[in-house]
Amino acid sequence: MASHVDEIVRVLPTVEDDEADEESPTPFSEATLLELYETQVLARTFDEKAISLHRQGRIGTYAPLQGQEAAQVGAAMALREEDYLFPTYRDHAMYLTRGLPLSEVVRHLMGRGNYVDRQDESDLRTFPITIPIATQLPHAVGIGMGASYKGDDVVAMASLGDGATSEGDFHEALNFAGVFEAPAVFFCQNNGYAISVPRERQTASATIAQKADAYGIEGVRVDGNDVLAVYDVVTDALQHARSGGGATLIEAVTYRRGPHTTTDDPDVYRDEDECEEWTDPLERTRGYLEDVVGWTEADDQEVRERAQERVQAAVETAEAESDPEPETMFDHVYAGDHPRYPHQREQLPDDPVVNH
Ligand SMILES: Cc1ncc(C[n+]2csc(CCOP(=O)(O)OP(=O)(O)O)c2C)c(N)n1
Ligand SMILES: [Mg+2]
Repeated sequence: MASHVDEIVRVLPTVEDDEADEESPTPFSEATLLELYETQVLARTFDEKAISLHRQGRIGTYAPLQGQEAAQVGAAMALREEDYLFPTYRDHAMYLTRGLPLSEVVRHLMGRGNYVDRQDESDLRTFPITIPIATQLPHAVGIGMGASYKGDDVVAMASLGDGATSEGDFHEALNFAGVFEAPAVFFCQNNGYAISVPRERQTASATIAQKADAYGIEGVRVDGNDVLAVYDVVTDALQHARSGGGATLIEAVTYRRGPHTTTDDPDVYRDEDECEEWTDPLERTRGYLEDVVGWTEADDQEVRERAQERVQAAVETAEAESDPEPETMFDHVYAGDHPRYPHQREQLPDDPVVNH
């Protein structure tokens, strides 16, 4: 299969394209379409709430995902339960799509621990978020290689940003994936920026997808604001990996509508009108639902209210919990105890200030 890096895969009409083509019926069931839309609404609702919680000092720094809902939901929805996911700090919608309790995401943002403490480590399929850029990519390849040695029918998908493609770990991971034909998918959300650095200053490569060619793996560009196209492309890449075809680098072209994090001010480095050049992924999906399943404002209102209720309940659950014991910071760092732990434990003050 040759790399499709010169074209961009699209299924949904853009808002400007008017109506969906009624001659070509959607290959997606109504249930799938609704699930893909409702999960995006949940993600948007969660994102807005998280920004508000940060402003009130109830959670720490938060990386908003607005504009990237279709990319994250479409990609995570394509995974099977047994597949592995290695997300980044912006991939909250991937967690929600995988069915992780919303309250666990809030608990993490409150600094009260990580949902990993409540999972059976031997069966961990959704890894904790990674903040050091691109470090999760070699891990994903290692998991994929291990699975193929053991004959397990699973794929490891790592999420990354456009900026991550300039890191050494990215190149090492793709090289290993190519040489060892690892069942891995690298899902790159090209959201236009790495904090304040625009994509054109990040790499002189015409596309990110074409970087796949150098490692002998597949490369695909997809419209990242088109949830159906993303779902399709990721499903194909997973299938390709599952059938022994090796890894794929997917470039989902999208746009970060908000700031890098709640401590960033994008007005300093980008034109505020720039956002208008991009269609909102939720509007895209909603327009399609109106055309193909007769979606109404009342239907939409119901979905939005349900999302509000779920998010509110999650915040209440997370806030009702108590802070974890300071000693738990040593858990899950190494598989077992570390020789330095006894000394480090002694350094913990008797009455540590762990509350903010
Ligand atoms: C190894 C490393 N270097 C630098 C940083 C600081 N940093 C945090 S986010 C970021 C930008 C990453 O951009 P991109 O990969 O496009 O992801 P996005 O934030 O756009 O989702 C940088 C440089 C870091 N977290 N890790
Ligand atoms: Mg980026």
